[in-house]
Amino acid sequence: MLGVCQTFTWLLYSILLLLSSSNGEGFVEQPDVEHPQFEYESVRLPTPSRGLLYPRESATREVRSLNGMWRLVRSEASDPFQGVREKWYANSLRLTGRDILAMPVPASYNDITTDDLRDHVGTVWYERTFFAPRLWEGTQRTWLRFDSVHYSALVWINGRNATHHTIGHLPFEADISGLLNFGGENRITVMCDNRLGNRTIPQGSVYKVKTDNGSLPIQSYSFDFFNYAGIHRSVHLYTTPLLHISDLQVSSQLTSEGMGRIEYRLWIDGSQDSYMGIRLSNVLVQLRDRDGQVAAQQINKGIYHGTLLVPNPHPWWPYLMHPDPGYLYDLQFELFVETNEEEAEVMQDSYRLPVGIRNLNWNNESLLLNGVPLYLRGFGRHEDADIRGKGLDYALLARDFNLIKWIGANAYRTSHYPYSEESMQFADEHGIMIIDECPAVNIDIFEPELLENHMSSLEQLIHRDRNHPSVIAWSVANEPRSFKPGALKYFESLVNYTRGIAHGRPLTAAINANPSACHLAQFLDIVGFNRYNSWYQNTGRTDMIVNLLTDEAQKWRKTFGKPIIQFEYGGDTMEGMHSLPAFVWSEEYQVELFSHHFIAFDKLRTQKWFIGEFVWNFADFRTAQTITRVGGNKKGVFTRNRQPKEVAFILRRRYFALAQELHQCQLPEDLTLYISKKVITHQEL
Ligand code: BDP
Repeated sequence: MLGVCQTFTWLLYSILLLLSSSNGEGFVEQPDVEHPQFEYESVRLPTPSRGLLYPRESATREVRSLNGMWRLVRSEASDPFQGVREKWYANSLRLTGRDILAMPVPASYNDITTDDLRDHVGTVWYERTFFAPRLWEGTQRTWLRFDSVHYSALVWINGRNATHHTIGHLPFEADISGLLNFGGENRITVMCDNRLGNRTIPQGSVYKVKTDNGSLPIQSYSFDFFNYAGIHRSVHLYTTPLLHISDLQVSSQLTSEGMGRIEYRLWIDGSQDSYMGIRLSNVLVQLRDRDGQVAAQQINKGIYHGTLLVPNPHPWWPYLMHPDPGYLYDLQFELFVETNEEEAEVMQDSYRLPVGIRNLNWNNESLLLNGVPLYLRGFGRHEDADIRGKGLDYALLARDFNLIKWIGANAYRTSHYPYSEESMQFADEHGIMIIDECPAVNIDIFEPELLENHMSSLEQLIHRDRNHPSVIAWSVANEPRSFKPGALKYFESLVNYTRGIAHGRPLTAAINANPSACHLAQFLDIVGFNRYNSWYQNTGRTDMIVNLLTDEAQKWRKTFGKPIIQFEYGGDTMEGMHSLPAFVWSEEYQVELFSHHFIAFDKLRTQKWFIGEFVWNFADFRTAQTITRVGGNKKGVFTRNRQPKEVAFILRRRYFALAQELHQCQLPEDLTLYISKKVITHQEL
């Protein structure tokens, strides 16, 4: 009997393991070998993700938050699947007899407790209960949506398998109508695994060390930020009618006749049953301006796609490029059906999407928005904060955007993974341009399963963010080991695939290889490079920036003939550490290092193909424990709690000066303080 039980448990375990690693990566350690010979033709393309519209209330939809305090139980690091074998999902986690922790959602779990949960490797289990109203039964479909769980998740509702997902920072959802107890209490259980292997995006490796308390798994990774884990973003329940709009895709254009043009596609989801006695009649598409006035509309019998023409459109403009940046319209879709009984039309579903109208084009020299060449001034950033780790925090989000606007930046890169959907909406509204990066940071061992997962991360990212006017490029990787021979075929395949789904955006990457050795740049539309002049090389020598940097940018240009951006430069700076003359790690050194970069950027700007400068980093952030990081990476212009270092004031003057020179923006009154009647300029020194 025991034998049968064991076989059954292991069967279940294997199925879950298989399910949980459906994208190829998973919980098992992978051997550290490269497969240079693999057949790219045989690489499986990812199954396109479906649905995932951001949950919004409407006349036909309800949204309920499952954020709040959940319960958390941790598995032994040495036995991550104990919970699956013992079916912890079948009952309340209280019955496991293990310690139960109160765990906020959304948040990383790492910095919440006072013990070693911070460095836990393996699985943790989350649980909470909720009510499902009786009214939803049979008349609605109930969806469960996670905006991000890092790194992989298995989800049960009332002890039954609901869904699973791998790759952090990306949403996933499931129709859970069939699993719910309507009119009563329901239990949701999530197993979250934070382990990274050679085939996960990003890569890492788990190995065992002998400690004073026995052998333990350790997670190592080469990327330079803490591998925070947990339910990082919101969890929602939302309802849709049985037959409903499941997905939308829009693209916009300003025509040469001065009209706005919006093309849309619509997907409708419904089971056989939900079509019973119902025929789709038409879709009413209405575009409303900021004042709620209808700017264009259409009753579309074709339903699945259409075009709206908008007279006298308000284009979407970036911050400081126009007095009214971030203009968004409200695009409303109402799906009408005919019922046999009444022969009358009934509104079946309605969904609203904020949209911007703008043109995005590029060529071998420039990236143009609404016909104007862009010069991007901004940051690489992180989603990172004290205590919450990578957990979504509205206060932090609002503060960050206030700082971005205060400093006069117009863009940032979502280094090194997709940021929250709420931040993308904020960027749309404030006119901040986004280089949208997938989670492939520092990838190294190039092989087929990694490529499949990499493609999938881009597919999921593009699917999620394609309707945001703020997104001006997709970044396919940060600092991959693109000088390795295996990188050539790998990136050719990756970029070919991504180009097919890029939805009107150019492709870029942040590269740290040398131009002569890089196998990736040739496939991109915009070449971005990261270089730490006077920091990792020629430390202390701020007199060795201008020539090296201008030479390198020119080399990238000469080799690939594409627009060039510097995506990262900077130096670690301890807030409050001062030194005259400047010394590494002091605030003075950061100011001096930036100023020398500005000289190089201004030389390069005279050549049209140099299109952007991005500081590393917006704010200080937490990293793994290493001897080169004092409490984390300190290259922030702002501290981790979002206060300015000295360099912030200098950068602000530069960013506003650029905005005024290029787009005649108004300068803020407090940009400079009164010092004397005569202003001494750099040239006079
Ligand atoms: C770059 C990486 C970034 C690091 C930065 C640094 O892209 O993630 O944080 O270096 O060392 O190479 O500060």
